Amino acid sequence: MSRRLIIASNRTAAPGEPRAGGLAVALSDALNERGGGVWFGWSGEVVERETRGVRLFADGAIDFALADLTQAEHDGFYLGYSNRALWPVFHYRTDLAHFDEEDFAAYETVNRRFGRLLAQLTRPEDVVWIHDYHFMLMGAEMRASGWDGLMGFFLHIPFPAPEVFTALPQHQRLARGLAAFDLVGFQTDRDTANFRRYLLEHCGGVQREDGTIRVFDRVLRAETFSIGIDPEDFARLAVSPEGRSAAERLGRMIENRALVFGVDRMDYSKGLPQRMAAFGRMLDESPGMRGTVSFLQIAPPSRESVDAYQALRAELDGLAGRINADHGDLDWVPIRYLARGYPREALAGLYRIARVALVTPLYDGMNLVAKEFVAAQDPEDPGVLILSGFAGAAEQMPDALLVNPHDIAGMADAIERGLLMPIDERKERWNALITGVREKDIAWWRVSFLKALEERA
Ligand code: GDG
Repeated sequence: MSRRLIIASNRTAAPGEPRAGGLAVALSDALNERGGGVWFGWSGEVVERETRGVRLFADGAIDFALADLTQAEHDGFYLGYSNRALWPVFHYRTDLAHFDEEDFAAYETVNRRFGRLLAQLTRPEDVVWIHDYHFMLMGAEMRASGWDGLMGFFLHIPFPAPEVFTALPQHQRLARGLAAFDLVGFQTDRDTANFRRYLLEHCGGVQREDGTIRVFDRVLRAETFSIGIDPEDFARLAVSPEGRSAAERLGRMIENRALVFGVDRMDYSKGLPQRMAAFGRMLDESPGMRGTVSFLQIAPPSRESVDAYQALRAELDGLAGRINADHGDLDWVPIRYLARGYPREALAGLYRIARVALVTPLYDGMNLVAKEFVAAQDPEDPGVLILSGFAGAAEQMPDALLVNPHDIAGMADAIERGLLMPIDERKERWNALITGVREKDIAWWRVSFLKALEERA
């Protein structure tokens, strides 16, 4: 009989949630495979006055436990500390970070309130798995409530070098929070090494022979578990009627031109302006390419009430307009930039007809788009993945065309090289990439994390 699994993440896959991405599917599977469990998170509701309890309801074998946020909590915990301090610092953008003590107080309050609520729902033999940067203090709050069971944490975004992490005035509080877990998982060896070095150099941590670290009177394991996707599912979506129909609609617009494709949440970590500039530069430098290629960037807006995101939107609007005005012609629009989301099936169909995918974040925990693009390709005519060396995925995907997203000239060359790459080389690279994507898929990620966590028991 396996232990009951309790998952906590800021957003859940509760019925009615707008996006059912790979992560939601993976965590639902983890719960279903165990014959059920609890999924705790924010309801998505913002209320005027504090509500103390959780809303409990079952969906199949999963018991959802959802808590609301007050307006002040939403502003301070979610928009404030999570997305104006942790997100920028963890993506090496200390220039965009707001270090506001009141925001941190709200972050603590929500982690405490949610930690206590979750502690009330757990039984001693349960295993708890908490996700991502919103909830770094929740484990410590659960321990403070007297809960002593198995507990793991997975960070979906990068863990920065200690020299950058320590810019956060509350870095030590956060690290103490993480030390409450038995296992802390990271996307890449780069992140794991940063975290371990921070504990050893800044917190008096001591590495033990078995690789665990003794720190803050606890013994902690910190290891890498790179997140994956379900590649078979994505390949199926790519040839589904919805996938084919999206591809046909776009195909009619771009006629027989080669497609360069990108899809990213509109976030400053994704390197969107640099990517557009590189496409423009390629057109500047290679007149022969003009009129033969179209770049489609899908960029659904996110976190629109955070200033840095509004500035990005304005920058992208200007850049796309300028490049199109400079290079476009009566019958050719070089860049199609769409600030809205599309169904997963449509994305999969578009990945499949793209000759080149531009996945060039300035910094990224993993980047699932890179893996989805590879999974959606036609093995007989695969497209080329251009991937930032600063995406976590680069650690596992050396057969992509790896680029430095700050090097506009280098990216422009890579786009041209991708567009001209002979079929044999495209196949060879794709075969190596898809093997890796299949080997470390989403099931591998959750099974290996939970196995490592339960080894302690
Ligand atoms: C965080 C970390 C890490 C995008 N546009 C649409 C849409 N998407 C889907 C993609 C993909 C997902 O959203 C984005 O995942 P990423 O991994 O690229 O990036 P983040 O959202 O920043 O995710 C990241 C991830 O967590 C998992 O651990 O890899 O590093 O930052 O699945 O396809 N989906 C739909 N319509 C869109 O318009 N349906």
